[in-house]
Amino acid sequence: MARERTFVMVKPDGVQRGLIGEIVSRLEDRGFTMVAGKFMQIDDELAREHYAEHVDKPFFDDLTSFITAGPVFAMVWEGDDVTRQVRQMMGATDPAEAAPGTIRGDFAVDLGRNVIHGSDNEDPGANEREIELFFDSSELIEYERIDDSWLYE
Ligand code: DAT
Ligand code: MG
Repeated sequence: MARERTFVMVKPDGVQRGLIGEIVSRLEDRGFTMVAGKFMQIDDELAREHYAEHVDKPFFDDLTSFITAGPVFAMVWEGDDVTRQVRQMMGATDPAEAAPGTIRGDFAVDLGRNVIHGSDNEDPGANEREIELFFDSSELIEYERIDDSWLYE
């Protein structure tokens, strides 16, 4: 399994509902390494670029309004297979379909307020593209967790 990085973001609803700590905790507890984190306000231009794949969807304007409606907590997480495993921890896009135990299944009820974003593991290169969009390379910190040798065989 290859070491990789993925982009994760607590959306404005998650920030307002006090879920930053809970979400960071879950990823830390699993054993992943946070290599960047930034509390920030997304502007309209960044929102449109981040969600460019959805530009033709009927929900695009609602989506960009929502993601710019308040601050977000943007992060980069590292680990073996991290992109796919974070998607599993997030749960289905629609919280109504998300399994209990997942972040969306435990903390959200509505498709348009689903608390967390993670790079799409079905879309090759999405993780690198999103990391570059939100972070300067100097903001990514290279280090190892002290428990790495006990997390990986
Ligand atoms: P995900 O966030 O699980 O990667 P996505 O990339 O398909 O899902 O969509 C991005 C966001 O857009 C999603 O988190 C919530 C919103 N969204 C997706 N499908 C929608 C729909 N049919 N109606 C309203 N909002 C939708
Ligand atoms: Mg997506």
